Amino acid sequence: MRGFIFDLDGVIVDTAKYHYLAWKHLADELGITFTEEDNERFKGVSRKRCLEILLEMGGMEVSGEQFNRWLHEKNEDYLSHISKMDASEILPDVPRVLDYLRDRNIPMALGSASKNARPILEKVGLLSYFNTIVDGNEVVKAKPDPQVFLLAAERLGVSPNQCVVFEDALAGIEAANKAGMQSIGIGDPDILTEADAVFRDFTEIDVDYLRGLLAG
Ligand code: B16
Ligand code: MG
Repeated sequence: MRGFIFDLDGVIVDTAKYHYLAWKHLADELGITFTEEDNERFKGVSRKRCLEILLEMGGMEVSGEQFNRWLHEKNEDYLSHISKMDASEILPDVPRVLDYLRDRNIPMALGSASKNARPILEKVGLLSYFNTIVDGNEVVKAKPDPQVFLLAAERLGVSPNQCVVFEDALAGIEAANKAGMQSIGIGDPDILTEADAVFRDFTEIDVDYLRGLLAG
């Protein structure tokens, strides 16, 4: 494997908790019940699609203008949470794995649905690890469409079948598989059933495993 692609939320940092707070705030304002369980359905899903789902949950239909106002409001709220982020929010052992790959000059990309990926990486001090950032600002077709990962591979100059993707969402695993890449799930093996391999988190990924990936 020659190229490594990382999802952001749920793989590098746990921003899902901040997305939850911001969606919950808006849902409360709209009188829609929204729980942490509901938030699970929003993981890896674009901001626009999340709001569509929220409004479907509340049985609401709104004009495009109002829709965009709420999207903006949710994002402003989310930004107020992520503005306080720092390196302490990087998920366990992520820096160890990134350092291992960087020391070997392995091209690395970020492949995320978020339009806020770049400022988040900057806040936690990981931006410089990535040769390219492909995020929700550039991708038209959301995961499970493979567009985000295919563009990342193209920018890395590595063919898709020589890329590994780390993902926490089922839609992301499907996208990696469709791209013809090796998919590694980070999370629950009972949920990420279509991944080529699943680890609870990066603490379970040891040097032997990384060596094997690079040799494969
Ligand atoms: P934003 P990922 C995704 O990030 C989140 O999992 C998802 O909950 C969120 O709605 C999406 O980013 C868009 O985020 O509102 O910041 O553009 O997992 O693809 O890194
Ligand atoms: Mg994710």
